[in-house]
This record gives sequence, C-alpha cells and structure tokens, in this order.
Amino acid sequence: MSYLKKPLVGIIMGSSSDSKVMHSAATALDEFGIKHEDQIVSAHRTPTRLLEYAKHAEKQGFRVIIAGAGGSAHLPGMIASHTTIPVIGVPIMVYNDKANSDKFKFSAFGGLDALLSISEMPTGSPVVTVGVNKAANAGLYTVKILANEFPELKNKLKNHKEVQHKSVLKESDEMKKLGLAKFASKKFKK
Ligand code: RP5
Repeated sequence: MSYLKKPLVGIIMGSSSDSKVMHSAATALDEFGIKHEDQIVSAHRTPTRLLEYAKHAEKQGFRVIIAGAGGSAHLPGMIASHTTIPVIGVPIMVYNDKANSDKFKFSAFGGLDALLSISEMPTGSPVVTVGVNKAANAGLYTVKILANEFPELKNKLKNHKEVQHKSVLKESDEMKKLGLAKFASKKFKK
C-alpha cells in the first residue's frame, strides 16, 4: 500500500473558516506526495458525524489524523477518544469571518484557549499538539510518522532539512554582504 495512491492521512477541521490556517498542513503533505482526505467535522455542530468520522478513519486505515479547531477546540480530543489512530491537534486562533464587527474577528484569548484545550487532554487519551496556527508543522510531523513505515520518506525528509539549511546560509551570506540595516530594510521593504 502506498501513501501516493491511497489517503493514509485524514485532515479535519471544525469549520470552513479553519481552512484559512489548515491548508498549510495539506501543502506540507503535498510537498512529499502524500495523499490526504480533507473534511469538515464539527464536534459541537455535528456531534454524531464525529463518531461516524472516527469509524470511517479506522476503516480507511488512516495512520494519522490532523485535527484543527479554534475556541474550546474539543474536536481533536473527541476524535482521539473514539479511535486508536494518532491525532495531531492544531490549535487555531479563531478568525470569525461571520462577525460583522472587526471587534469580534479574533478569539478573546488569541489562540491560547485552543492551545490549552488541545494540549491539556487528561491522561489516557493523548493528543499531540503543535503551536497555534502551526498547521504546517502538523503536516511535517505526519511525514515523520509515516517515514517509519515508508523509508523513502526518510530520504525526502533529509533532503527537506538540507534545503532549509541552504536557505539559511544563503540569507546569512546576504546579511553579511549588505550589513544588517540594509538587509532588514530590503527584507521588510521599509
Ligand atoms: C470552532 O469554532 C472551529 O474550529 C472554528 O475555529 C471556530 C469558529 O467557527 P466559525 O464560527 O467560523 O464557523 O468550532
């Protein structure tokens, strides 16, 4: 069975508004050619669907579920409680595009609400948590988990690290050449 043809990763989120952040998880997986299935499952708006999704994920043989949610963010924890598949939770700083006023566009606690809600799962039903809005890291961590099963992903990950290494060296060379002030004004277009 290959990760190229069959989705072995499920990406879910509590609301369509979360796609603003969660698309980075998909991009990270796409970079490694890993197929994923993307859906919206709301723990509080579609509670029965949540259970159905957990069954579906088991049936599909997903190796990892990436679950993003904002606010009280119970989706990752509830999914984890319904399945043995490892769940990576992405705490989302809620961007509420349904709010008419700018005042209520973001969650009251700037993502801390979701971070604590996901990371502080009581003992017995663990959820691995990435940083607030760090959906890309959830994608990369998923690649690492799958690399235990598909060794070619290990090579792709080594290559990915090498690319990161080179890009830092390139920027450092430029900083050395231009000097910090010029480098920063060029980078941030002051
Ligand atoms: C949570 O409530 C979702 O995960 C989302 O982050 C947040 C706001 O949802 P919407 O009001 O934008 O649908 O369930």
